[in-house]
Amino acid sequence: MPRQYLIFVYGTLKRGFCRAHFLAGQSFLGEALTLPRYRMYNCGTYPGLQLAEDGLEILGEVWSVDEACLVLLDQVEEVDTGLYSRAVIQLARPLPEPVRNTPVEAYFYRPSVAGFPDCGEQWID
Ligand code: PCA
Repeated sequence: MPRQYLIFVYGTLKRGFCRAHFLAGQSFLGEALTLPRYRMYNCGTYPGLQLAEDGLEILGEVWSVDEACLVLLDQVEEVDTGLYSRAVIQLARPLPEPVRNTPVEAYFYRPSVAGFPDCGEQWID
């Protein structure tokens, strides 16, 4: 089986949102909460997640994706321009076997969020 990667999505990539189609054909593993180490900001039409001392448990979805999908997601989220970087995220509860020990990554927003509203725990726009 080709290598799979675990991604936590919290915004426009979630089911029912405008970029969900980029995950078509991949495997939805379930909803998940992060540890309370992050804040999510409304950056306009999409959210941005950042590390925070006074963080919240952010609600999102864990997906298992193949390498081609991961490359596509990096393009969509503009990793190359520095808009987001993909890095490990800490979830509140362990995932089921057999993926329990596989690191989960998310897209972290890199520019300043000064002036952007806090979205709370969940992106619903
Ligand atoms: N898309 C990615 C990062 C923020 C966004 O809107 C996601 O849904 O996780």
